[in-house]
Amino acid sequence: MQPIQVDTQIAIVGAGPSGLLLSQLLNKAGIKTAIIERSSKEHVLSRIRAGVLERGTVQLLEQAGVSDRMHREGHVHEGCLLSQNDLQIRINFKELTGASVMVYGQTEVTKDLYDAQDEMGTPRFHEVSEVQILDLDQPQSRVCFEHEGQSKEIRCDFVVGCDGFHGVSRQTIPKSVRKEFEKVYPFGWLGILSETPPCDEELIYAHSERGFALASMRNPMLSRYYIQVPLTDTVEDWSDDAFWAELKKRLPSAVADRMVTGPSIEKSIAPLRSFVSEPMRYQSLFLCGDASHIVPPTGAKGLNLAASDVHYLVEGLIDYYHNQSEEKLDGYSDRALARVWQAMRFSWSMTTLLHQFPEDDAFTQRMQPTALHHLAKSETARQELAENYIGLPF
Ligand code: RFL
Ligand code: PHB
Repeated sequence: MQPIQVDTQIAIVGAGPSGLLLSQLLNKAGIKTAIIERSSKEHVLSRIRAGVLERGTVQLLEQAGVSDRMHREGHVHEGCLLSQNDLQIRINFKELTGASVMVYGQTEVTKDLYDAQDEMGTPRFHEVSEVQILDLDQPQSRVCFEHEGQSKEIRCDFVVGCDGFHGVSRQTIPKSVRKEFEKVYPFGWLGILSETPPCDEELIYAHSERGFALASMRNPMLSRYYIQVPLTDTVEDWSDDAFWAELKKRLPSAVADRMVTGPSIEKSIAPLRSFVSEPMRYQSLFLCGDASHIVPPTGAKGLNLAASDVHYLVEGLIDYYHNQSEEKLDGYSDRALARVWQAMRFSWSMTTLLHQFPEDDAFTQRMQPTALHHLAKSETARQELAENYIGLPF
């Protein structure tokens, strides 16, 4: 039997934040898209991930017409804290850079994008399997998949892989073409979500001899906390009580004393990894977001990098369709990778500064408090951190 055929300009693999944002911006520019997604919409929306949006990401969501709820319900943060035991170092983004960040969950960004895409009427296929990307060297490429018991096929000018680290798109690029760079860290983050008031108005990135901790939030009655744990730990190893006790030991004592605890409503462990696959284009296939690169979450960069990739690709595709110019599309991989590597460096340096590395010798261990004391004393050092945290320009 012939597969059911869908014709479009851009086929997008993956309906996470990068796939949805790309589709939304292209549709707004009059470019047609169709999206396939391995999971259900409910499953995509149940994943608790990023919480911090850079200024550039906020502007891109405004451009996509999905920023109303974010501006109503999100929280502008003009600084954050780094701590080491009772030493607290405020990084004043506003004073040091003139900019701020937005605390608004990835889940909410994704929900706003689903609503906008539903309104656009963009064809979207959920719970697909057997995805294959074919004919990338032909005038028309094909994305073939199984959906609701039928074989289907999207015919398109270009395919964009927005299918995350475990997706098929990157694997479609021949191994001989791909250059991969990877650093796997010897620990993970155990995260919980709890319906309790956050312990501070701003995020606290805490370094301590017991390991790293992060106090974050979603809104005045929803807190998100993380602690560094060995890779061998499982969620079952950590009762809520054990989590709260360990978190308090890693935060400044004044913060721990005022912390309100409660039952967790989500608990998960994420391994930490730095990963880049170059190039981000192969024939008619482009990669965006986690499909091409992963950063450890310490710098809050993953979602924001996905957004800057989308920005560069949208510019390239608009130039291609509206001005018949391939220049920006041809430059996509280099432009996106230049920014990716800057975020890689920052995320790696924040991770290295704040975590306990079991294999470190005594000399290396001294480097962390030394660097933190320098940050406490030097406005120049704080400015460098702030400039990267609020996000380098697109
Ligand atoms: P996603 O979100 O992984 O979405 C990919 C989608 O593709 C689907 N898929 C397929 N669909 C069709 N066919 C296939 N064969 C497919 N294979 C996979 C998947 O089901 C999925 O829906 O990638 P995307 O869109 O590139 O977005 C990237 C972000 O999700 C990620 O970078 C951030 O969440 C990273 N991150 C953070 N980023 C920030 O900017 N700020 C933060 O504060 C921040 N905190 C975090 C984070 C990530 C975390 N974890 C769990 C990894 C905190 C954590 C704990
Ligand atoms: C979060 O709130 O989930 C979060 C915030 C900042 C990070 C990582 C995660 O650096």
